[in-house]
Amino acid sequence: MNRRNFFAGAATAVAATTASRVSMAALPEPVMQSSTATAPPLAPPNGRPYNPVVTLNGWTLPWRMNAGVKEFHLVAEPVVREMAPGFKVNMWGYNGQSPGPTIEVVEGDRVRIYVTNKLPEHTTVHWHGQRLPNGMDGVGGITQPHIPPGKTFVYEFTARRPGTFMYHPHADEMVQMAMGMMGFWITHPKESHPLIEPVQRDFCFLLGSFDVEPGSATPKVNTMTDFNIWSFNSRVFPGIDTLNVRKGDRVRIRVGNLTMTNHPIHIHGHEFEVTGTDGGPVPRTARWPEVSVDVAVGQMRQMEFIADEEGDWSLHCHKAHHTMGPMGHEVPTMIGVDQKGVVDKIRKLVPDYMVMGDKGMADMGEMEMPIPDNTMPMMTGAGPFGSAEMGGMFTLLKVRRDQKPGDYKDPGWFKHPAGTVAREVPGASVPPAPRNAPSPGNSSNTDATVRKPSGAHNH
Ligand SMILES: [Cu+2]
Repeated sequence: MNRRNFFAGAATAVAATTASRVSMAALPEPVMQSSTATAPPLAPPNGRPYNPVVTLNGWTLPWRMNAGVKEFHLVAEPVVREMAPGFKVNMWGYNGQSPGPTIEVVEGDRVRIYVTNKLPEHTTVHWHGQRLPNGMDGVGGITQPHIPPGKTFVYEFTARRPGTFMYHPHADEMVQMAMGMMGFWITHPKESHPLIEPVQRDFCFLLGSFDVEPGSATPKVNTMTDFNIWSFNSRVFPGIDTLNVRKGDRVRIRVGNLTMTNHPIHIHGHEFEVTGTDGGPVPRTARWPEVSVDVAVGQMRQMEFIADEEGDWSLHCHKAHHTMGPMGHEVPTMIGVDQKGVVDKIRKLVPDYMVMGDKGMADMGEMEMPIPDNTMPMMTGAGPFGSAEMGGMFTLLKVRRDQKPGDYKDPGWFKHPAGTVAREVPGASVPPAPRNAPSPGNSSNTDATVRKPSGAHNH
């Protein structure tokens, strides 16, 4: 602690003790979350009724009703988020987790949100997409003073527009979002709405990106584009819960993107329509069938479909490197390269050197490679037929005939009806392609091309 921080801390402590008796008593007790499991939908205990959402590996923030106003208490603070079993990352978040809890209200609700800053630097909260008084927009320096460490600010406005929104800091934004500060906000319609269908399952999650060096636990906050961890709600496959639905359910999936790149979100086995954006419900004449939708930076897309095909259907970002864990980007492509001759020479320099990638990278999913402590495996997650060779932004939509209404429990692996699984054709073996494919049109005496390890490059 340097001198400046010490005095700032001392001043905060004094302010907190003098203010506590008057104002802290008036604040709703902040509700904290220690679990990374998907919390059951929070049925509204008061106020107008609505059909609550399910936040993937997340939760909804309870509120206090005070003279007709819904009062929430967000605490911005350092948290440790387990991104996958055994892989913990030091993040910044809200109320014990990253992302922060989902806030659910009803169109027309008067909402008051207390924000306590327990971070070591100032912050604000911007309510992305909302109609509100300009001074409640949460842009530090522009619409309000920043919230200093140790202080509590209050935001208050009426949730005017039904829809799906996000919240995030508008203060030291690149650092605070790279550390995981973000959350969802759902404003449910107050009555039946011509463009908002009732659904049986309503899921939401935020796309995230982090740059955590293998073996370390704190994201590098100055990374602009070259992130190495891609997450749904700050979890990575196989640590992401599955979306479990009953056959015939109308399903809504709300996906928000506060990363620094776009993510084409793809669902197998079904076509969906985009029924809403953070701008509101999409007119019916502007909906069309899709199996992937690009969710650009700072966007939310709401996908809807009838889950009428039983099975375990993949749901993932279609950028293939976003469904992998951290890997060295400078690894040269080795497909077709016979490394046998050089391995002994390399092992004199690097005793643990392994030949990999000469037949593709699928080996990576099968082998349990030694990795540094607290490092996410690169491609992992076993299925009933072997390794899924996936990581990052990947999960499953599990559609079951016998899933009970309202039951979000994982039903286990799909039991495929006899004769419906791709299978080997007996007696049709062919030899695999040689490692060194002959180059067409050249003499057999081709010079070897030497690929030198490249330096860091940007994406
Ligand atoms: Cu992606």
